[in-house]
Amino acid sequence: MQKEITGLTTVHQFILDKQKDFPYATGELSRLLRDIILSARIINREVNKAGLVDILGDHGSTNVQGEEVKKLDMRANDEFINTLRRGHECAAVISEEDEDINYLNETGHYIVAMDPLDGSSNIDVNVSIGTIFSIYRRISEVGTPITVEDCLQPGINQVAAGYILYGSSTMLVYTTGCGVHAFTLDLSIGEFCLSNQGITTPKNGKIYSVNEGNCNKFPEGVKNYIKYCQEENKEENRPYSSRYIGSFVADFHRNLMKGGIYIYPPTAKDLNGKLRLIYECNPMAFLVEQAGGRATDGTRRIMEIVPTSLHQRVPVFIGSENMVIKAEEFVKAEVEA
Ligand code: P6P
Repeated sequence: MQKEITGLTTVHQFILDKQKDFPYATGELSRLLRDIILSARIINREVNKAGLVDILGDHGSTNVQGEEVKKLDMRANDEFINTLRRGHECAAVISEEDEDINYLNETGHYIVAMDPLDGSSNIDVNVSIGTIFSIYRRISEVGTPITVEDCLQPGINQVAAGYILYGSSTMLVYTTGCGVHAFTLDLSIGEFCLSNQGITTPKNGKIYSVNEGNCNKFPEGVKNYIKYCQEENKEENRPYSSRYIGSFVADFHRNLMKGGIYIYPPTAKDLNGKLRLIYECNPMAFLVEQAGGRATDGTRRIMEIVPTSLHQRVPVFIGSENMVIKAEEFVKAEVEA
């Protein structure tokens, strides 16, 4: 149950208070979160002035996904990696913007996987965008070289995950496995301040988020679920509303707070959908499960999928538990047909 907030609590005060709950915590994770939050504040400043100082428009290069890279994407990527390198807590960074692992500090205890600026196609038109991050403890011994096994861990091994939403306000939402908490950036003091403690997502919702322009390429089960969402059924609050921003962080956050389902299904063109397992689906799956929601690829729990490559794509059905279960029933019916 969401707790009432009295008085101003900064994210740093909150993290230190929560650290007391972990008797063996030595502060490393708190310092790692501090580094991510510092970068987010810097990126927020860049995002907010993007239209003013010629950092809009294509960077001219393309990332490993073959997508045009916007200048802000690269700046965000560099900002996070440089700050994490200086912070010494992070051993390596997996980023959407880099094909290979960024090796930082062999003495670091943690691996960070991130999409530095998700939804980049929205940057130039002032639509909300976001940073997604996921944190693992390394498996290999501290002080030794980072291994690929350190970087290909299943989502159930995450020790923390979160996102920063650069929207009408800038919000940090994160979990360390003890609930989901949200902080709003108060520019007058330059601090992220606690705005929602112990977020729970509704078991049912009235919003479905999917790019219906691709509908003809969807599997039959997904097409049938979309038709189900559009049918008239007053007892079940249908038809649902279709809301799709084209920015995963923004669509996810709205559904987390109001209830809803986001789907990026397999298509004829992309059999594994579009979103990346390690730095998009796993962190959001950790968050949604901590808030009482559900995240699968239509059949398997997202966080139990063992990655086979850094930029692996998976189909994703994520959000209100009962909505995801219903969508899975349609997917299953097609398989059994
Ligand atoms: P499409 C942005 O590029 C992104 O990774 C997500 O943020 C967003 O939900 C999705 O892709 C949009 O993809 O194919 O619907 O434009």
